[in-house]
Amino acid sequence: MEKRETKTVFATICGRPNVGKSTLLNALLGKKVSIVSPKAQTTRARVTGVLTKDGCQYVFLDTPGYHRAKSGLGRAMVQSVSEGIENADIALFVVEAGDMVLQAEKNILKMLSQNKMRAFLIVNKIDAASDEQVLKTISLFSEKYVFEDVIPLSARKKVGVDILLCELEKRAEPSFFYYDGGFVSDTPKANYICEILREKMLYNLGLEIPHTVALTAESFDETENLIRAHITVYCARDSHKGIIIGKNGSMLKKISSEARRELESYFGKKVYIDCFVKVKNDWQNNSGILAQIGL
Ligand SMILES: Nc1nc2c(ncn2[C@@H]2O[C@H](COP(=O)(O)OP(=O)(O)OP(=O)(O)O)[C@@H](O)[C@H]2O)c(=O)[nH]1
Ligand SMILES: [Mg+2]
Repeated sequence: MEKRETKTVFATICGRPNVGKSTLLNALLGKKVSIVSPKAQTTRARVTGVLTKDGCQYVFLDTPGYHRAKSGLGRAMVQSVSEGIENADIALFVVEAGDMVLQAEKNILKMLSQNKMRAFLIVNKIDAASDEQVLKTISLFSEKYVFEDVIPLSARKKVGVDILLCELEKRAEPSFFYYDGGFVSDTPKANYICEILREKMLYNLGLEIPHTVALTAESFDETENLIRAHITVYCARDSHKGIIIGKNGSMLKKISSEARRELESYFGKKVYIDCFVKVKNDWQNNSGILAQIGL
């Protein structure tokens, strides 16, 4: 049988916070590798997701939402956006239908033009917008950059996602595969557990607290039927610690059991999570903790 040539394309997903970058990555892969929430700055460190299909390997990089950085954490997040863009073949610049070109968008466009990046404009959330809004957004952004393609889609409803894959495949270059065929994400299992726990915190706790926590795995053991992880939750203040733990431990129990349910179905085995909450002032500027969370 004739051996078919393989090809690959590296695409970095970038945009302001909350436009649906991580939802798009998960939709492209058909698997949840990056956490999603209605709160801004959900993604903190880059997540690589790989899809291998019909002789083509797509390597996607989900990046944190571009924002004005105020701490070591924020600066590391923004830095990881620019590194992600520099290392890609194509940038997928995600905006929301109805968006205008504001400061965050201008800064990303600047990064694109500085690197002379080939880029697609992805107009997400078309399920929640009118055709006029979609067209207006396309026309506003198309004035600012020469995009190779413009793709309106709904990451949540998985509408238009296959068109994006098809357009990316056309840009893939002949190459060996960088990852094994079944490889989906480079996030270590222990970090994935921390991320799913953080996602449940984003849903269960108010606006401020989830942004001031960092989770690290102190231990991780896996057997054929069981995963056991010991997680430290760093938070900024004593008062936050009380809220995270909740009355008689009720909040931490709720967060852990929501995470456990999802993780058991993801890993296909029992998961035990042991969480310990610690106050650590100013962890956002602690390079050791930032390194542990992938920044
Ligand atoms: N209506 C609608 N909502 C969407 C769509 N895609 C994503 N969302 C929602 O938008 C919110 C943000 O989604 P995320 O994927 O976390 O956004 P993000 O761009 O990765 O955010 P950061 O990581 O904070 O930069 C979530 O509530 C998603 O469910 C879509 O196609 N339509
Ligand atoms: Mg995200």
